[in-house]
Amino acid sequence: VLVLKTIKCKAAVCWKPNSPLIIEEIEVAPPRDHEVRIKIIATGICRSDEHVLSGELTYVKFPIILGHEGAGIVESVGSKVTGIKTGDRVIPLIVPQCRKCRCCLNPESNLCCKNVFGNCDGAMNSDCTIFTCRGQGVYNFLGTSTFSEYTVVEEDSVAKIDANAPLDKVCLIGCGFSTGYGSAINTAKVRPGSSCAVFGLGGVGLSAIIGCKVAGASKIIGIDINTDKFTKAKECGATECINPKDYDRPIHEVLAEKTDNGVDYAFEVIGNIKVMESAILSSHYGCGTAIIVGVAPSDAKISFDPMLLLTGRSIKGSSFGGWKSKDSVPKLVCDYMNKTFNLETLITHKLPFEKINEGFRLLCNGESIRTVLTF
Ligand code: CND
Ligand code: ZN
Ligand code: ZN
Repeated sequence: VLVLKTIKCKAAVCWKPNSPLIIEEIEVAPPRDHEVRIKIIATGICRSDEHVLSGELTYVKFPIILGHEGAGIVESVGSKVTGIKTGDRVIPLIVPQCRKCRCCLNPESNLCCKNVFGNCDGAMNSDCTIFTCRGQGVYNFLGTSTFSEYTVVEEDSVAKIDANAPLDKVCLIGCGFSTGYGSAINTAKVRPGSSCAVFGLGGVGLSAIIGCKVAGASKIIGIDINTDKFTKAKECGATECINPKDYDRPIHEVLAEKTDNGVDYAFEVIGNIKVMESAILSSHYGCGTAIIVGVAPSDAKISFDPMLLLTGRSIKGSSFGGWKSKDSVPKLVCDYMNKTFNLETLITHKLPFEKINEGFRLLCNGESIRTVLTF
């Protein structure tokens, strides 16, 4: 019997909110029966990591290793793992797919009852047995923790992908790209000829625009308070971009004028409850849908007139773009390899892993869309 050993490697440890990540030497436990240990090759930085850093998500425990948009190579597998072996190229999954639970068996759902995502009672990162730093257990994030040279994930939370896939690109399929693209394709099910508004033109919002375009929307309006984001948004398929700061009236009124009284689909891709309300108000009477993609702070509540629902508007939420993760991620990688969409547009910066704090700075000051860190 092969005995797997603990690995010592470097990771970016988040000891507490609102302080820089520290590159530390950590210990990574061997994979248990149904776990897989992965050497991470590349990882993107997503706004959800920053939401934790800024202390907005109060259910997250510290110290923690963040990162959830990675790709890597399997180093070793637990004794009961089937279908994944050492040397496989993989993407860790923020939404597991066990294929047995009530959600997995429901064709309309992409969540899994083994969820880590959105489980707000602490289970989101209840496991601090994988990583140890300075003699202390360090929590895992979204079951992935890709800001580490090595990480351990459940076999239900990892997808084997094409052996030729460039990991420093397809890492975006681990979160940002799939989340935005799928919110249009799967959650909204955008119809050809329809009108869309996308609030927030970061990596996830631009991916929603790509999805709207692929689905055949005829009008795609990008909305952001940072005008610098408009060029890329148009490259991705926005037919027009507007800045709410340029208007002295509510943005839903501006959109109503531009879209015959409201859009078919309004995506909130920021995590701001006021903008979520705007998205609902921007949806057309009788048929419009608001799709919530952004992650709001823990205690935030949205409020709106229920008459908006009564009069035929819908609100939907979208986690990981509605993709059944283990089934879909390998296909999304193939679609990328076959040039159905491009990920290069979204990658504005590449940095060595050690410069992770610089990557967060670029995200926070609005300079980057996606920074990809490589080890
Ligand atoms: P990023 O920060 O890159 O983009 C957000 C954009 O919104 C920026 O361009 C901002 O300028 C813009 N913005 C901020 N405030 C406003 C405002 N009031 N009005 C208009 N525009 C504004 O973030 P990202 O694209 O990486 O992520 C976007 C959200 O998606 C974020 O909340 C993240 O946590 C969430 C998310 C959700 C999921 C999921 O599965 N649902 C997965 N990953 C990330
Ligand atoms: Zn994310
Ligand atoms: Zn399941």
